[in-house]
Amino acid sequence: KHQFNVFAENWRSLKYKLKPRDPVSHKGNYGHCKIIGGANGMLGAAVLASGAAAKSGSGLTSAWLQNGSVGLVSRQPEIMALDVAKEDISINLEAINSVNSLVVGPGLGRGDWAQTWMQKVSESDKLKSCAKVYDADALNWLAENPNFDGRRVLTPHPGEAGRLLGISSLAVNQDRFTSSHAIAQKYGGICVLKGSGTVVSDANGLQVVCPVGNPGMASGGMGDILAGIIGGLLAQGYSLMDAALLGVCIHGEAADRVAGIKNQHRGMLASELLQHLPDLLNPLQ
Ligand code: NPW
Ligand code: AMP
Ligand code: MG
Repeated sequence: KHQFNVFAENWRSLKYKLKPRDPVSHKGNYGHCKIIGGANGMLGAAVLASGAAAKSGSGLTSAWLQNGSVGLVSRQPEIMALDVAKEDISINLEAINSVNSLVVGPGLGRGDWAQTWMQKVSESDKLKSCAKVYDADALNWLAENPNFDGRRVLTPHPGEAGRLLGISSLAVNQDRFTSSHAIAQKYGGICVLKGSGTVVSDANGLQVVCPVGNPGMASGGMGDILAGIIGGLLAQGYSLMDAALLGVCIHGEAADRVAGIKNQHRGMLASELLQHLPDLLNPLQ
């Protein structure tokens, strides 16, 4: 039985979940978020996702890319970035020992490099208990290689959701509640079905609609920012559902702040959301 819990104006009550930081804490207390993506030609997606994870309070943020680590670090020096060749994927995954959340997919592509990452990540024992965000091309791989894992947040747009369910994006949008719930049931974890009125669902039928956000977000890179925010919150120990809900709402409200009172939707850039994250993530201070 579905429990429809539709947030309207009061979604801001979610923010009580954001805990103030302990004055004597250090970076090790806020987790390590790892991004896997940024294939040749789509480095920007990994830059946006890793920047958003770091800006969301992850203690450490790192990225594994195909070739663009120098470019990423010159834009965002806080990120530990490494180029990983296809033959070195296993070695790097086996050596992993301190990662609290994994964001896989932004700009990952669909070539051999991406396929190898996805296969190795899904087989890795070390990553079994790690909280994961599957976005973009990780979802495209999952649609073709279905598996069930309760420790992840899936963030499909309607096109990706259609691939996950074997239906058109039009059919997904005709019943967004059913589509979002069906993805959580089929693949496990939490489904964040994006688009105007993002629907967050778990497999048990809890569903929440996020009312914030605007059509300025219909531009490249917006989803990559959302994946990074959720990954950054997961690294800090927030539950899958809390990270998904907080992430979606903070992402939407950041876009509303960029649009401002004049509703300047046209010309909005995904990277402009980042400047508003500190204010939205620290409501008590
Ligand atoms: P249609 O036309 O409706 O059937 P893809 P992508 C649909 C990276 N990026 N409502 C729509 O299908 C990503 O991270 C890199 C309804 C559309 O044609 C990925 O790795 C960037 N339908 C990779 O690019 C910035 C919707 O899906 C199709 C919908 C490919 O990701 C850009 C497109 O989806 C990008 O993030 C909606 N709200 N939204 C960079 N700077 O490096 C989408 N659709 O084919 O999965 O392509 O989302 O661009
Ligand atoms: P992606 O397609 O992966 O780049 O993700 C786009 C992001 O922007 C998602 O978080 C969507 O929910 C959001 N978005 C896109 N278009 C709109 C819209 N018209 N209204 C509200 N949010 C939107
Ligand atoms: Mg996307």
